[in-house]
Amino acid sequence: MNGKPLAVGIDASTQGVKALALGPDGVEAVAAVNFAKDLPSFGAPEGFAPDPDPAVRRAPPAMWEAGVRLALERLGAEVDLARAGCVSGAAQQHGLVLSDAAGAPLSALAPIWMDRSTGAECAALEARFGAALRERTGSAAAERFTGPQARKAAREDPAAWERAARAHCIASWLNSRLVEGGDAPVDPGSASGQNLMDLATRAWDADIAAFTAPGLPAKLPRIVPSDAVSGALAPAFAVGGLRAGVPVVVWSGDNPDSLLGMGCAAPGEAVASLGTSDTFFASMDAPRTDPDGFGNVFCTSAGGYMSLSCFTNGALARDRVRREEGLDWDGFDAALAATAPWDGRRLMLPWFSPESVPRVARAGAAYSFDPAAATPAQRVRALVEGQAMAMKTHAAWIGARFSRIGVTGGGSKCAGILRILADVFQTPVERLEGTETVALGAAMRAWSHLAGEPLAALAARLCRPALRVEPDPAAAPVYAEALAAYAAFERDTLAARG
Ligand code: XUL
Repeated sequence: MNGKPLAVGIDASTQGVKALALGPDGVEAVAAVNFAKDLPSFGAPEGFAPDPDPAVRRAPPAMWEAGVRLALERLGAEVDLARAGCVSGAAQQHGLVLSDAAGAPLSALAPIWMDRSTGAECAALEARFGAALRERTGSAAAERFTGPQARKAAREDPAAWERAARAHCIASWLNSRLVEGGDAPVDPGSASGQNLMDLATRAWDADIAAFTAPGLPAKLPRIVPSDAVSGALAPAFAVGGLRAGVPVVVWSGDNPDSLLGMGCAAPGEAVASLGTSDTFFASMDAPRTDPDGFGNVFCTSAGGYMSLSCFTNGALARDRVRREEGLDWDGFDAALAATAPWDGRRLMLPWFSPESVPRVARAGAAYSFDPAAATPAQRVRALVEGQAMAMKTHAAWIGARFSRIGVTGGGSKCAGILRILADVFQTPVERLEGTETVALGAAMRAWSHLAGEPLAALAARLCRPALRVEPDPAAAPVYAEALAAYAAFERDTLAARG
């Protein structure tokens, strides 16, 4: 038997769960569970239960728990989990799970980050605190955040609210299930996604919490640093060979742990995650906040701060333009290769559906040219450049000259997208070897606790780029002019939409 120690990292995401085993020589095994395929009986194949109200997105907490257990069982079939000396995890951020003092959930469904049903609560928080909410907690009132969700829960069912001993985000709830006693703390990475924590002090903001919902301050879990032990593994999770009692390092959020698992947690490093939506997140040395209120600021799980901006139209827009132009993905990439930087000085705002950054309620793509008269290649380039320029424009408040950008998600497979990002940002862009960056980030924190290896040293040896694209200096003046034109076009279009 291989007697080398192992650390286990869990990624409890929207559509499934991954578990990863990290040994002294690197990643030894990864196991995955998909809710649609593996746990259909919960009736939430896409990660949320059907609801007549499209703004409501709720999922069964029992499904997340079953997913974690099954992922650990599957991991145990790949590797001897009796070797594991520490466990940690990351969950989809935000949401709200009300539980009793031992962590048992009080209802069968809990709102997740996709929920958009707390507009009235957000308006009340903004009316009461104004810009101070953003300046203190890092984010303007956000519908998916735990605070507004708690305010809604207290209003809709005051008796159930009264009964709740804990108001958890999803990470601290799952963490609670995993440990003996069922009452885990929360890390600053997760606590900063709630509109409730003071970023500067990393403590709950008593004023904001008290206004948000009656009795909320007493229902919030304790905040501990992201390297703290949250408890001992409960016997119910001693599955797949894992030993009950091993330390569980506090859970964090998927985005903070992804920054870690991408090896981009040092200030000046950024990640562009080109998934369904595109997210751009960057490590920061101090808690600056977005004066426009579009971006969020979270604590990282490595002890620093990070920005996060979500571009809702990301892959949806790329897929739509690709289909409309009759291209496959190779054709999409070839279109970018066949055209030059800011070819024809075309600008496009791909707001096919409502956008978060910048905030656009009235959807509709905008063009500085006639799209019907443009070639497929010209339209594809205008789209990808528009997306890259939106990222750069709305990253200005972060105040850093980026040293490198790690790129992940489906879009990172497209060489032309990487080239445009490198040239627009004038920053080297790297695609990583591994894909399970969230589970890896959680496993890195567990390993660091187990073996005492600092996170930065771990990142240097584990997070190697598979591809690096250097910026072309010849493109710098072209994109400097394009960015100025983009900013004016975006401003004028927003003003015209009112
Ligand atoms: C970030 C956000 C999502 C979730 C789900 O603010 O809402 O990225 O963390 O992954």
